[in-house]
Formats: sequence, C-alpha cells, structure tokens
Amino acid sequence: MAIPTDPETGEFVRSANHFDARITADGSSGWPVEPGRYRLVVSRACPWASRGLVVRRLLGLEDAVSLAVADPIQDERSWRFTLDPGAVDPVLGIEFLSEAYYAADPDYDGGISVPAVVDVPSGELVTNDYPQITLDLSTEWGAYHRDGAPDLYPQRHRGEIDEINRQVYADVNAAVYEAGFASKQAAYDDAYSRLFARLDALEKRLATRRYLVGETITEADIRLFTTLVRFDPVYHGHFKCNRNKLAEMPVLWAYARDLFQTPGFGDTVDFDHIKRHYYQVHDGINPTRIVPNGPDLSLWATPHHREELGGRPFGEGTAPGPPPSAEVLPAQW
Ligand SMILES: N[C@@H](CCC(=O)N[C@@H](CS)C(=O)NCC(=O)O)C(=O)O
Repeated sequence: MAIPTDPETGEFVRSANHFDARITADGSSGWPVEPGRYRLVVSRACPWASRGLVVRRLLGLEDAVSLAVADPIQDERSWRFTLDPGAVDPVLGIEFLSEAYYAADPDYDGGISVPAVVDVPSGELVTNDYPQITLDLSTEWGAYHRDGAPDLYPQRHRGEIDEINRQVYADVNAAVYEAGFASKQAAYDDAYSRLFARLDALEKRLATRRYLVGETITEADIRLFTTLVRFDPVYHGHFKCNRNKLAEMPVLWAYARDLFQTPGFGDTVDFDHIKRHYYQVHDGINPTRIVPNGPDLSLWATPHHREELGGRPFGEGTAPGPPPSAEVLPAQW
C-alpha cells in the first residue's frame, strides 16, 4: 500500500472524510434513524472503526444497526468482503466497500475507508465521518438503546470530553500513524515526542481516577482504548513508538486492561485481524510482510485492581450482555 507523505516535511497526509451526512432522530438530514436500515461496515483491525464496534455494543444497538466485517487485508480495490460466503456481503450484496462509495457518488475518486455506514435499501454510503458516527449512535439513536445503556456523551461533561478527545486524537490516535508513516526523521521525532509526552500526562491523570472524565466510561475512554489495545502488538514495533511498551506504563496498562475486561470492549477486539492488517498491508514499512509472534496477549486477562479507584463503569446503567452469536470472536490467545 502506498503511504501518502508530504515531500517537503515527510509528514503523513491523512485522507479527508468526504461523506459526512448524519443520521438523525428527527430525519431532518434526510437520513432518519430507523432500525434495520443501516449497516455499519468495519474492519476489526482499524482503530477508527473499532470505536463504532465498542459504542454499538455498549449501547445495545446490535439489532438496530447491522454489522459487516471486512477482510483485514485490503487488495488494490481496498476493503473487501472475502470473509463472507462467496466473498459477498450477505446484506449489501457487494464484494467491495467501494461499491457503496460509488453508489453514493459515481465520480468519487478519494480513498475507501472504514468505518462506513451504508443505507441498505439504496446501497449508498451515508457517512464515513467516524468521529460523528459514534457521537450520533449515542445522541440520535437513544430510542433504540438497550435498557441500562450508559450515557457515553453526558451533556454536563461534553466540554471536557471534547477537549480530551482533541488531545488524544492529535497526540495519540493520529500520532502513532504520524510516527509510523513519517518519511523524514524530523516528522517522526515530532510525532514520537508528542505521543510520549501525552501518554505521560495521561498516566498521571489516570493514577487517581478510574476513567478519563467523570466517574463513568465515556466516549473519551473508547477513543483512547482503541489505540492503547494496538500499542504493544503493533505500534511499538511496526510504527517505531518504542520509548516503552504500554505494559511498562503501570497506570495506562491497568486502565487498558480494565476496559478490555469490561463487556463491550475486549469482546470486539480481534488481535489476529489487527496484527495481520498492519504488518501485511503496510509493506512500505514492513517489506517482508512477516507478522511477529509476540507479545503475550494473555496478559490482557490479568487483574488490574482499578476497582479500588471507585467509579461506576456504566453509571446508573448496567453492563451489556454477550455479543450476538454471529459476532462472537474466536479465543484470542
Ligand atoms: N479517512 C479517515 C478514515 C479512517 C481510516 O483511516 N481508516 C483506515 C483503516 S484504519 C482506512 O480505511 N484506510 C484506507 C483508506 O483510507 O484508503 C481518516 O483517515 O481519518
């Protein structure tokens, strides 16, 4: 896969989210909330798509918004449904996610990215605007949340959540890619320093509080989690984020394990998809496409003792039940 970088600075250039329509409860956007109508297309390898996987589970939206899981290895036509019988998504009837992009805009010539929300009746992509996708699952789909669903974007904490999300996006979620894909030393150095400075700050912040904002799990924790869970298996080696491993930051490592062991988090994580995607697709930075055997993933199941900090994972609500049988993942170690 060719990695776009700025020839002057060597900085990774991230493609824009071109499709930013919103699915709304009042239907004013033209895309009304309607159970069964939309399909969330993800790769379980992708940290941006994985936010949607966690939020959909925590809110109990599995029946309302169906799920398509792409093969973790894209080919030259990008994401494909080769994990499904006949290599066709059984609901959308397409082989490649790009078909939904072109159904929405036949002249589209940008990247084909996950997550993507597709309108099942028309086969058209509605949105690939991942930061808004999860917020809308929280705020627009309330009528279809399960009983006991948590409020992941509570009104009274939105300012603080938005601020943390900005910091975590710039210095953690995006910075690991900017380190890994930099084509000049200075661009790598800059991303690496921002990343570890921010992780140090988060290590301090989370020493005395169980979650990033307030007493409960919020959108901010989900966005940090999807990068942390990939850190030691992928970013530490493949993206050269190697000042230390996550497992060497005691607070963040316990925080990440706490979330991993919370229903709705670890049960969405497919380490096999994660590792094969990064090491085999980015052959510009891993030309042999060899997938490393380590690290020991069973450590994710070890006790974290974060309950001692208090906090109530789901606030007034309850934990989700197990995933639907079709979405249960094979044992991870
Ligand atoms: N375009 C968004 C989408 C998120 C994203 O980067 N998804 C990756 C997988 S982790 C993807 O689909 N990449 C393929 C592509 O953009 O062509 C972004 O770059 O901010």
